[in-house]
Amino acid sequence: MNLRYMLSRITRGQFMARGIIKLGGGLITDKTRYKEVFRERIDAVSVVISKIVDLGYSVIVIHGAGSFGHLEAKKWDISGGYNPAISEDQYSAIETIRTDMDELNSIVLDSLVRAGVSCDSLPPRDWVNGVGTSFSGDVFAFERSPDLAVPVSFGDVVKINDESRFGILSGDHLMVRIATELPDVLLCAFLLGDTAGLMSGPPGIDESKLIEEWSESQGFIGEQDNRIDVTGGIHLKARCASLISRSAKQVWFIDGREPSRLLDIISGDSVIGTRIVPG
Ligand code: IP8
Repeated sequence: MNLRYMLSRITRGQFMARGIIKLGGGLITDKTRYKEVFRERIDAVSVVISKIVDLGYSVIVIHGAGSFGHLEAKKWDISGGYNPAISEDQYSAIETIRTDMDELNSIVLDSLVRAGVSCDSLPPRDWVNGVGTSFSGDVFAFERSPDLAVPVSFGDVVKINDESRFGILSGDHLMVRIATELPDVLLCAFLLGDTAGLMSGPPGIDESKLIEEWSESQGFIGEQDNRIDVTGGIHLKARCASLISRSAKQVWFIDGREPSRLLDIISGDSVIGTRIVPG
């Protein structure tokens, strides 16, 4: 079935298609400045999400933490788990991170609602235990028909039932579980904040070229900036997208500052971005 034919069947309600969209933390916030949010970028993505909902897709939205989560998490090594030497500071940092993530989540929800998308929030701290792709938690709460509210979730501090007591669940790991366990996932897109997709070298350098199609077997050359990101940055995303590409047809990294590229994917037009394929 080609994409245009599929789209006509989705629009007529004859074919179920799920789309999972991750708004990267680097797209929606300035990762270097505590709680600096890019509202106009979020609003532009929300308008496109509303169009995708109107096309008949069942949409799920996940967002990253950016400077609402990573800075404080890094300072108190929250991803390293419970440390008796600094536990008081860690617990107070967890409170702060969760409050800050709620604030970021409300900004995303408000923006979606203003664009006409009814949505509801499923914060991982309420239903997840553990981190990585093997966390326990019922991802089927995200399985909704297209006429129901769009579920929204995000990277968060979650409980862990062992001596580490708590840890950071990345939105990218949420994406893997949801995209590989729910049926009918056609589109899975990671919206980046500073590049057109996966690049052959560091973003912003002339020699860095867009990789149009990527599979894990090609290896990874891009640089990783671990100064800010506690979960794993672009390497983690690429690995997660590769796992998802085994079950979903359209897995993409695109520039979230140009969200209409999501519609290019859906309509089968040529897309500026990186398509992730299995291998
Ligand atoms: O930005 C990280 O989620 P991510 C969550 O999706 C926190 O990796 C709280 C740092």
